Amino acid sequence: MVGQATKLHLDEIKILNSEHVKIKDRIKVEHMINEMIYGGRNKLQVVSDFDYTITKQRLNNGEKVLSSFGMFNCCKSLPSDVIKESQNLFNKYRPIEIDPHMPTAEKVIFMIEWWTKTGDLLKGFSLAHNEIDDVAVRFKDGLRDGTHELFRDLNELNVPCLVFSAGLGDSVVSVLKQAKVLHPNVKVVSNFLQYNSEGLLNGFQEKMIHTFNKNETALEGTDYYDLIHDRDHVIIMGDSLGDAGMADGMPVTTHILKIGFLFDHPEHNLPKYMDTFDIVLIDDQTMNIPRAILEMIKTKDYPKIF
Ligand code: MG7
Ligand code: MG
Repeated sequence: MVGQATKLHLDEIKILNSEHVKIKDRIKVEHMINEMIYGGRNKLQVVSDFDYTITKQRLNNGEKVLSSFGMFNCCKSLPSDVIKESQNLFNKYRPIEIDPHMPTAEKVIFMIEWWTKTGDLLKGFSLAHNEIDDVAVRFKDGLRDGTHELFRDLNELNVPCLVFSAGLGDSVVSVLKQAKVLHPNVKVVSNFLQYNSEGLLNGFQEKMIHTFNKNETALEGTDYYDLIHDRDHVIIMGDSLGDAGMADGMPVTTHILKIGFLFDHPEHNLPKYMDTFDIVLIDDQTMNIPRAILEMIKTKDYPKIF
């Protein structure tokens, strides 16, 4: 436990008392932050979603950042019938993915169908990998403000950072690489394209990551799991409700601080986000809050960077 003398009080952490920062259970968050400060960098890991979590939900110039699948769909060698069919699949399955009434167990079947059909579409034609880079480079400046600093600090502190995406890993890696944040402590777990011996696309590599299996159990048996499974202080970042489950599979004693970025219809979505995430940030296109928390863990003191 944290000694009284060193205990931080949530009320005194200015940045966590900003108007757009919503916290349902202040005692729990205060306790977790203190535990994380006490445990220090060696107990910590970060798990982040990619689309609209590392990338911005809103750009200053009003343009929209594409999702990782969206970037791939802009590649010039993609046959037009593939684009068309992929759009049909999106129109069919996306409403199921976000249906507030259907139970998750039922959705899983549809999501496996969606990702499988998309994989099947991406077979038997050639698509040079640098086409993805050419699209992704347009979004390297679309990362949340402070992402470079956050990733730099995590690397310097040797804190493992898992970027978990049910999207297309090739786009994710390309953006992160071109933005110069793909440091050695960063691991991307996602769906990656596979090529056959003739250099033609051959769907996705194993194992499929979809919306509802996006959690640490997907890592069992990998070297990364060995690296992180005893780091039981986890900061999660996501923009979708499902992202809050990314540390499922970690031992029950784990402290998991869930940060949710809410942009769409906050007045309608806030209650659900506050039930699901420990800290909800409304239209915050920066990494200031995760940075401030990391700063406290790093310095064992109030954040001095803001
Ligand atoms: N998503 C999932 N799949 C596809 C696809 O084939 N095309 C497009 N454009 N989007 C897709 O980042 C993960 C999100 O990407 C969407 C198979 C899903 O909505 C998923 O949540
Ligand atoms: Mg997302």
